[in-house]
Amino acid sequence: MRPSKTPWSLAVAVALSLAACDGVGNEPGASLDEQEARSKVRVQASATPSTATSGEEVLIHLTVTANPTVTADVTLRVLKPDGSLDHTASWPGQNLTRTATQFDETMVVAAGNPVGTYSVGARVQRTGSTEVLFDANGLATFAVTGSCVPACSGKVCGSDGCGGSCGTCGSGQSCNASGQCVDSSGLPPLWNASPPAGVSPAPSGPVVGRAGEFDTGTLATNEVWDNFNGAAGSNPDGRLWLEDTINQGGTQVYDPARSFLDGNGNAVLEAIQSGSTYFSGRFTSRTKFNMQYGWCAARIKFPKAGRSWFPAWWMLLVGYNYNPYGEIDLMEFFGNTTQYSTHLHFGGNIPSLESNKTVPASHSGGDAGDGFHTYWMQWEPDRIRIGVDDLIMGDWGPTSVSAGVWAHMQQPFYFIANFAVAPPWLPAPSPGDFPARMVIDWIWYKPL
Ligand SMILES: [Ca+2]
Repeated sequence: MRPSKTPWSLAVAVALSLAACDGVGNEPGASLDEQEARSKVRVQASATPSTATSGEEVLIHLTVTANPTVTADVTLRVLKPDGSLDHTASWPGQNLTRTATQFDETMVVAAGNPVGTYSVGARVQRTGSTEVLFDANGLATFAVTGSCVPACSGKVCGSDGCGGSCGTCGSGQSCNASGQCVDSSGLPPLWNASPPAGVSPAPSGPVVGRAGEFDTGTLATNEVWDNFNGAAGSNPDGRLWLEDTINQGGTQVYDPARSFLDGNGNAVLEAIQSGSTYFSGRFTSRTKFNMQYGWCAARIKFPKAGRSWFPAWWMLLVGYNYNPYGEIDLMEFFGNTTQYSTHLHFGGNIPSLESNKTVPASHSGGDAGDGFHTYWMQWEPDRIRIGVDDLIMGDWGPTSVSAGVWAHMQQPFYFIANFAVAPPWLPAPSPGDFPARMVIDWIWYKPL
């Protein structure tokens, strides 16, 4: 949660340029001044090509003018033939003038999308205000024709890109991100397992940490899990989880009301905006239970899109005020759920170990925000393997770092699940990005 560098340059397909003419068109019977007095903001759109099939790219182009000049958040939306939302993009805090400002967004028609006519809409809202200056659909259209063509060339297993499968693997094998069956021995034995059903026993074991320190608690020597099967609206099991409002990354305010069970077997961390304040949720096992070595896993659907989202599933050592610093980020997303990011931080000037990987197409179509995935760690005294489903993010040990440094990872740690919002190194969120949810199906710790 404290990346040593910005790991992801904003690879947003946005082109901002100034056109040579103002974009205000003529309306019969009305003077230019009258038109401008009526319509402070104008938006024109185009979609290229005019027809596409699934898997193809469509370039959406917006031209926005404003008179008088205004600072506004521009949001693009693409609607499916039935009117449901298919795609969005937003550009907050834009300085809009009579000179046309151009916005480009490239979208890929998803596999399985229905055929028919798609509509491009836009919304322009004064930044920091609820005043909507423009909001309309049908600014441009394009047609999706034909049905999805399964893509199994060179693959023997995994997704065909159209909701089907290219095949399944035999016993002892798993399907990798390239659609090949591989020996599962490189993966920990529990990588595709689920925790026990039913309610976990309370954590038991010795107390670790200095008496009176804020993170002193039980070192669980028993198996601990949570399927989050409680009543809707209640906080997660207080025997295991602390509604923790410490802010480590982001500019949100953590509120226990934004950390709750949905009644369908999930814990939800929800980000909302109220006035100029962002509220979100976070819970941890701090003071409830700590762990050292074993199987750690959580099945999570991270919040999609939102260029300002900084959600994470991670761990901190007990006693970081007085012990050598240790932090294990099983998974973090930096405003983009198409890239997995995993870190081990050792503190001070010690270089971190990190792994950044593009979310493979076999993982919910290449966007981790589109599905649940199991984020896991097999933690042994001299080896840490971290992965997502069948993808190994890192396999590290004492030789991965300078002599003596690995000891930072040989201490009791505790879990943190949080949905941080709007760190200063990411673009500010748009009001339309809220609410957004990080959804956790289960969390599981099984000691060695
Ligand atoms: Ca569950």
